[in-house]
Amino acid sequence: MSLSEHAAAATAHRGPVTRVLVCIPTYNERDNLPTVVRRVRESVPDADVLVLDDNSPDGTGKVADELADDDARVHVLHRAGKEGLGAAYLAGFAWGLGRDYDAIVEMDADGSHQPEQLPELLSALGDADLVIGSRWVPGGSVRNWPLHRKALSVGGNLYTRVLLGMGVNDATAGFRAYRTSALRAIGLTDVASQGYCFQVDLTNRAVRRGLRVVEVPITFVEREIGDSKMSRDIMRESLQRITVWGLEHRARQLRSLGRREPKWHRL
Ligand SMILES: Nc1nc2c(ncn2[C@@H]2O[C@H](COP(=O)(O)OP(=O)(O)O)[C@@H](O)[C@H]2O)c(=O)[nH]1
Ligand SMILES: [Mg+2]
Repeated sequence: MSLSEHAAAATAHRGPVTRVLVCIPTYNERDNLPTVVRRVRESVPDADVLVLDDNSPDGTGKVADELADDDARVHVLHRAGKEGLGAAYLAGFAWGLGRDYDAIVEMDADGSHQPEQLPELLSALGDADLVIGSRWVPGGSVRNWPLHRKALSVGGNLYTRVLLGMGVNDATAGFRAYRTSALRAIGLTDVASQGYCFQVDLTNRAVRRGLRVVEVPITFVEREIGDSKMSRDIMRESLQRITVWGLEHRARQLRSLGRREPKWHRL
């Protein structure tokens, strides 16, 4: 099937999702992982969990194995080394797409994304292809962020929205649920972006394919344990790629305007 056929099939067959896989990427989250997995299991007891660990030096992979040993719904994908969030998610999506799930969730391991809000995201997915847990819609918020971090996220999202012409308020958000049909329609083989850019890339692809993207307000809580892996490189990558996609998008718009027959020809 082509991507547009997948998109047509995706939008034609929405409905409640029952088989759900929650993907949790980890890099040095030894002290956070058990709590977050417990909270996921309590909040959505029928969902499976897949930990995507990039061979964390702090032994997170071993902690994940112990959790999986104790609970048949918890799985672990061990990856050879740190390759970034995007690559880890792509591996998780491939694992899930091979296994008959209706929906795949992205969620951080550090407690920023509250598992208790998962039922709300999944219920919204009944009538959407992608549900984004959004900080920047009415009712959404961020706890414990300094002003500069808020400004960066709001500014980055504004830049993205204006350049890419998408009606999405929090395209960089990493707490989201995809119908598996939507992931098939989006086409993942040529996704190379990482970090925040990965989230923007997939949102943009979903919008361009005509998929239904819905934002549900969430409360994002900054981590208390461990360190953020956000780096200048990740920010630079986002800025560069989003600018290039934005310029390409605007160039396409100009070309299609130019192709339109001028009105006076029809007089
Ligand atoms: N597997 C994997 N997980 C990562 C990598 N980078 C970050 N993560 C995880 O992605 C999630 C979000 O990262 P975090 O550092 O909290 O980013 P922030 O919330 O933007 O500051 C956490 O669960 C991290 O452990 C990576 O290279 N590989
Ligand atoms: Mg974090």
